[in-house]
Amino acid sequence: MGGHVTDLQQATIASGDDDARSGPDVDVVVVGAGIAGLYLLRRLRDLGISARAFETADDVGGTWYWNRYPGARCDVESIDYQYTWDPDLLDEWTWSERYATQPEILRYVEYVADKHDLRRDITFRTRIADARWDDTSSTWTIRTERVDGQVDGPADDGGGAAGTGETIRCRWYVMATGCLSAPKDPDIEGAGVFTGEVYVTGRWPHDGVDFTGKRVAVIGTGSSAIQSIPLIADEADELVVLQRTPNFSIPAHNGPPTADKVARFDGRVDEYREEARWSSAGVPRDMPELGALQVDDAARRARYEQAWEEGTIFSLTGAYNDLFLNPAANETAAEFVRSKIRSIVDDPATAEVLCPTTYPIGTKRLCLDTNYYETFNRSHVSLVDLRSEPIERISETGIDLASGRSLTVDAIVFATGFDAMTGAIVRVDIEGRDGVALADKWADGPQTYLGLMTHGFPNLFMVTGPQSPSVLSNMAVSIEQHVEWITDALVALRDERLDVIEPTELAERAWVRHTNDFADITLFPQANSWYMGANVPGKARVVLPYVGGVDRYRQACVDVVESGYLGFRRANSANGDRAGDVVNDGIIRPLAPDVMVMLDMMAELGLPPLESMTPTDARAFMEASAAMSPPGPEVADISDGTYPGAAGELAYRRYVPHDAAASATDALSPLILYFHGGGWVLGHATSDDAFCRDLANRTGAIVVSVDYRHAPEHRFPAAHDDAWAALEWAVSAAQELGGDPDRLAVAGWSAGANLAGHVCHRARDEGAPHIAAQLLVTPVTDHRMATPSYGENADGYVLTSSLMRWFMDHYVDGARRDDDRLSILHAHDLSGLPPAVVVTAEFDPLRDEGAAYADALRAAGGSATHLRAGGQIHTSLMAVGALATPAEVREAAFVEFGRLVD
Ligand code: NA7
Repeated sequence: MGGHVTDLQQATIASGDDDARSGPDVDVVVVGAGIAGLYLLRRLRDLGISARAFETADDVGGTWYWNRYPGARCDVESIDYQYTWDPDLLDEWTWSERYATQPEILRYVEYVADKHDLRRDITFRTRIADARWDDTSSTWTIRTERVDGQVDGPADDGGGAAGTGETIRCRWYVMATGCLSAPKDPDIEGAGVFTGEVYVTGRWPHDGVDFTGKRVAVIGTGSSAIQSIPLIADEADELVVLQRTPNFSIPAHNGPPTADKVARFDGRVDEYREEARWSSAGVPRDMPELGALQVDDAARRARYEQAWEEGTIFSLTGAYNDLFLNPAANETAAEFVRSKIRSIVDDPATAEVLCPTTYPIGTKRLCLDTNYYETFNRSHVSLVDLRSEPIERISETGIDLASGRSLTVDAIVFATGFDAMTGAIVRVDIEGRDGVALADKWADGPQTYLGLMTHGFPNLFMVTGPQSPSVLSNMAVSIEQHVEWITDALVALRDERLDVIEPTELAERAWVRHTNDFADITLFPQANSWYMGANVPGKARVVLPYVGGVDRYRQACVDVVESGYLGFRRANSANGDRAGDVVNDGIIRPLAPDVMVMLDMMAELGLPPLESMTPTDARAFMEASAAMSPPGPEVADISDGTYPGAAGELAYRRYVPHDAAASATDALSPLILYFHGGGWVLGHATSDDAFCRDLANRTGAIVVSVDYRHAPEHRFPAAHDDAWAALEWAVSAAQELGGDPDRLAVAGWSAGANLAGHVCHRARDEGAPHIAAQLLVTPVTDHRMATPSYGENADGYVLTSSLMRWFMDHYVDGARRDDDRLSILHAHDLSGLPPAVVVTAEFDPLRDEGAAYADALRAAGGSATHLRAGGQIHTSLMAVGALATPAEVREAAFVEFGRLVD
């Protein structure tokens, strides 16, 4: 294979590099000959890029080579779980069942390898001993080891003794090693001393196992166990299942594909496959529009029954749109499955042990079974609950339990799972730039850009790596997407006469954060699952797959390329000094994920822009939206009243924080006068209700939110005059309100923050009252509406620049906009103002004027803490209880403000 000069090498040779002239032995080394490795080989060959693959096993198949345990099947339907890159396969191959068995899938993979003559590029019975990046020649040096012994033994690395291998130099190195390929060490004392038969589901003997007449113990109740237990029970004399954590499983209803599925697929294969590529899990399906709690019990039950009958891993947890977000919604689905378990399993005590209660349904991969729960009704099958009766040790004859019971068995089956997603990658000794080991870099969790590459390890790619959708998707779809992205990237390098690619630190840091933030808005982190790395002792607990969906992820990958490989450094290896490097640093998904999801949902609704409405309609629309928002935290008391505005009575609402009631009744609390947002046109004293509740609770202050007159009925300076009237009233009525007039502060959001800022100016000018502090959340400070943030965030982030103009036009004439009262940034004097906490949001037209105001206050000798809400939009901080990611900056603002007020 090595030796022939490919187009890619030609590009580097033309650039005159000595190392390149001696050349790598091969363009690409691929590790793994499973579904991913095979497609990669085929595609590289088509592109004229030389490649060699190495595979520990003695044949192709990957997961389907190793997992030969009884009952092993794919949990994604065969219609979906197959290659699409060779369209003829559809005519050449007919699946015999809806969910194909392992032998059938393996035959399919072998068929493809034969048809495309792929084995000639694969060296079998060989594993990678180590891989080192050489920054001078920009090549990877790979050392391999021959696996001389059995490759079907239960050892964690594929088994077998190591023999001498070879050393290969390549330009690119691709780990197509699979997500569930490194079996977890059997972390049970005495695991080696048992003298009976020992089997590991992920390393099953090729000749099969006959359990007839035997006493068998199965340790584990994950998908592998759930698939194999009913079949082992068919043969064994006695079967004992040792369960640490029960799993949720639903019946596969295997057989021919459903009529629905066939109708959707037949005659429109290309559209179907395109739908799959742009679906959330890599399988086309109708997305739910409702939340589980938006329907009544009977409707919900009927929907779950239907999902139970459908028998796919997506149908139940995809029945409603909030099952991964809202614990109460999730509980309805979990309880439905528990009720099924109770109805299937005869013995109520056994049923209870089989019912999962410690994590939300779906946060561990849902299992598909055939007669799993029914198996526990068989008289020779028993269940041990390891939570109440843990394993003490494995002995020569069986398993000793801490209760004193000993289970004497002839065979033990370890169905104990895998060191998922990172295990197969970090178990190889991979050394990047400056001798950094990948295992060390990832010690606290994987750090990748798009789950495809990692900084410091140029030209190393991963197929379905951590922080890509991978195991949360139909792997067949995700594998093809990654193989295509990687090979397209190599072609783009070739076209641009480059040969090195590496993500930047910034892009990677942001992707890791995006991935974690996304997981944090879901229920996934609540489970001790292999998705979280929680099944392997000592492994960092961090979400491993990207939870945002195949569609969103694919779009991000497309956008990276269309933005000129955003977040990558690309180079020509001949340029030793890096002067010619093409660095396109940046962040691909800077918006916080929950904000992104919310904006996507709003876009789907196709709502008319507020500025296209009349103020009356816009107000009604805002009211209707507010009615759907979460209510905000409990406070000790809420009361409503009126105060004398500048031109008549206006409403206010008073919030008493939850700990004020607990403190001494005669003690006065700090008092915060709050001005709502809404561009002087929308909103009212209670429209920022959730925010005010949170503000009260977190500062311990009484919060009084006041109405003021609105435009266009009352134009400038009506709102400003009312704001001042509210301040004068608040001072005089402070004690009555339970507030300490000497600890009076003002706060506001948006146009309300403009009013809060204004009253601080006037109080200073008039010498009273004393204002202890001001909290300005995304304030309007500058009448010109011309900062860069106006341009950058003109559209798409709720507060658009045209909406801001609409507000301004309704409230104030052009000629009066530079008035000190409105344009507080340009006021004649910014000294002597109360200490300020200013919060700005990254994706907000008002960002720069808020930042400029904080700077100006400091320049005038004042104190201003400026908190930047990264990834947030103008309305984010108000969404208390609805958006998770702004909570951190909101809390920080409240803590600082509370400190200033108290
Ligand atoms: P899983 O889903 O990780 O299941 C492993 C099971 O083994 C699970 O029930 C574990 O309990 C149990 N386990 C692991 N270690 C122990 C020890 N030390 N003692 C007792 N029980 C233990 O792996 P699978 O192979 O079944 O499935 C993996 C994926 O393959 C599956 O999701 C499909 O996508 C295909 P725990 O939950 O950790 O308490």
